[in-house]
Amino acid sequence: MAGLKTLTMIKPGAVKNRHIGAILNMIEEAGFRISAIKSLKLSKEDAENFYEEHKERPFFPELVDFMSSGPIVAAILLKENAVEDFRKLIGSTDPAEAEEGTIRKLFAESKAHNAIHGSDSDASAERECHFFFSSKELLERHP
Ligand code: RTP
Ligand code: MG
Repeated sequence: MAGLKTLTMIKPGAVKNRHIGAILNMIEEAGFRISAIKSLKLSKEDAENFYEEHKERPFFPELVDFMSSGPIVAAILLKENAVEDFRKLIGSTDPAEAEEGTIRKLFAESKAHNAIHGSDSDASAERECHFFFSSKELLERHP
């Protein structure tokens, strides 16, 4: 059975451009519950650890620099089939290929500065929720 939760980050560009409110609104309108949420700035080391699966990729240094360049918003989102449904809501990695109406189509500046992150599997969601939130914060709360 597909998992109930996913982890998102509103990336530094979208925070800087004051799109937090609009993005969270789209997330709630799409049926996700925000179970935990915080704003913080990642260090370079944090960003390296978060994206360690990409460390051999040519874009890794740029990714780490960007993700540690300013504050982000991290949140745990709850919904049936959360990972897949959220990846649909955010759209393709490259906004040029993202469908109309998706968060990346609306708010991404480029493939590198693409507004938002979504976990790519239930296992990644589990790891990424623990990356940002303590066990108390991880208790699944339905308002
Ligand atoms: P994310 O993990 O941030 O949700 O993005 P994603 O799954 O759609 O894409 P992924 O392959 O995991 O790549 C992570 C982030 O690295 C940047 N990237 N840049 N310049 C490039 O060719 C390139 N490829 C990937 C993107 O910001 C992507 O979101
Ligand atoms: Mg990814």
